[in-house]
Amino acid sequence: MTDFSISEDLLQAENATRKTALDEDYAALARALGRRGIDADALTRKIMAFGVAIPTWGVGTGGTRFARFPGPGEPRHLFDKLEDCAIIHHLVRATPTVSPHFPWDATSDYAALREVAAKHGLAFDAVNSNTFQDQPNQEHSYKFGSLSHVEPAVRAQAIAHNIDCIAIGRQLGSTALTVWIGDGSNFAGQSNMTLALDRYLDSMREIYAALPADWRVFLEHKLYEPAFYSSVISDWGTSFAAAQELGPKAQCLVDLGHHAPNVNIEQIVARLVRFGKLGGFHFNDSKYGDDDLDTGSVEPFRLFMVFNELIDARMRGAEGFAPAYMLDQSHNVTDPIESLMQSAIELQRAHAQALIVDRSALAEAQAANDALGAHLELKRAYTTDVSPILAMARLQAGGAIAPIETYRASDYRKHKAKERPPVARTSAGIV
Ligand SMILES: [Mn+2]
Repeated sequence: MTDFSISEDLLQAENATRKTALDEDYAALARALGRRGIDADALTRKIMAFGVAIPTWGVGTGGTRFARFPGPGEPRHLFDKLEDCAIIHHLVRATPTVSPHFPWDATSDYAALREVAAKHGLAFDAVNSNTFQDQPNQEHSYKFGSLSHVEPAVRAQAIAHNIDCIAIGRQLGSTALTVWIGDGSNFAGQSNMTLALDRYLDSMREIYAALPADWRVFLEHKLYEPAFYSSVISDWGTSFAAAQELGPKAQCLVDLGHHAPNVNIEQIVARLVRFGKLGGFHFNDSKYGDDDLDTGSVEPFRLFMVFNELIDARMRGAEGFAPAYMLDQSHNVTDPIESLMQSAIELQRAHAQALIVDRSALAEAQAANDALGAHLELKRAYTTDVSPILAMARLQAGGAIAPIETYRASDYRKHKAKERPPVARTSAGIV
């Protein structure tokens, strides 16, 4: 049986029903932007060049500590996951890379895996290690930590796993390793917070030494969970200081859900840019904590403000500025493919809105202490509906004008439900 895929005929037919309306909307927007001195076609080309990585675990249904409710036709293994990632990229044309996680994505032949991905038009982005849960047949447990564990043997095992991840990543064509640890403490006094960080740094130095010349390592901080009293890498300040001690290949990764409520994340981004330490992002959204909700679904203005800093940095030519973009969400009540498509679109939207900020008018208002005037420059960009630009970018890149509608019309999930009988458990995580 040949695996079902969304045909070019269906894509063309779906696009044909929407092309006239898109042309009209695009022309109207292009005229409006033109009056502001913005070239819509140039903006469309910039959006076409934007890409965000999909985490392999994102195409499976996530879950909470209480339960997981699997959906039909879930990917059973890495090859199914790649198939789903390919569908997302096929329709949205903004997700050309996949970020794998080990050992969840372990396989015996990584060269073959890379070839399969390439056949789907996909490449591999940053490799994610996992020392926050125990694996079958693992010698030492991570119950009380990994890279910062009090026992040298546990640390050695965690270091070796990260070095293994680098070796796998090299075979896959990756050039970055993302390290997030669950290390910390649940009780006051349980851990010496200074020595725990020292042990982490010693371990990271060994991992750092194993990085190939063209690789980077991203340190992902997180305020709390699974440790609820203290986390070893709890915030951007600790992450920055650690990255600084490790060296130029070490940078900080900002997961939007890994901060205290109401923290000014765009300012954190600005600070990391300033010090050449912004490695990348895990995009998601949240209402309360590390909710891992869909990007742009709760606070789209904050997402826009993050991109406002990124565009500002790029236009200034900030030194060492080359962030890696990745989605990191848990899809509990939606079809993960639809959520990931919509999230990629929301990133493009924030990107486009940040690109149309009149930066010289903004700078003038700031220099004149015109607080409201400066704010209105941002609001003018943020309230512009750039949807026709995003749709045109997808169309010109060979994708769908309306990705989710096209996906639904294809009955992809129904076909996969037949091809992929339910299994006991597929890996999905909330990191
Ligand atoms: Mn993350």
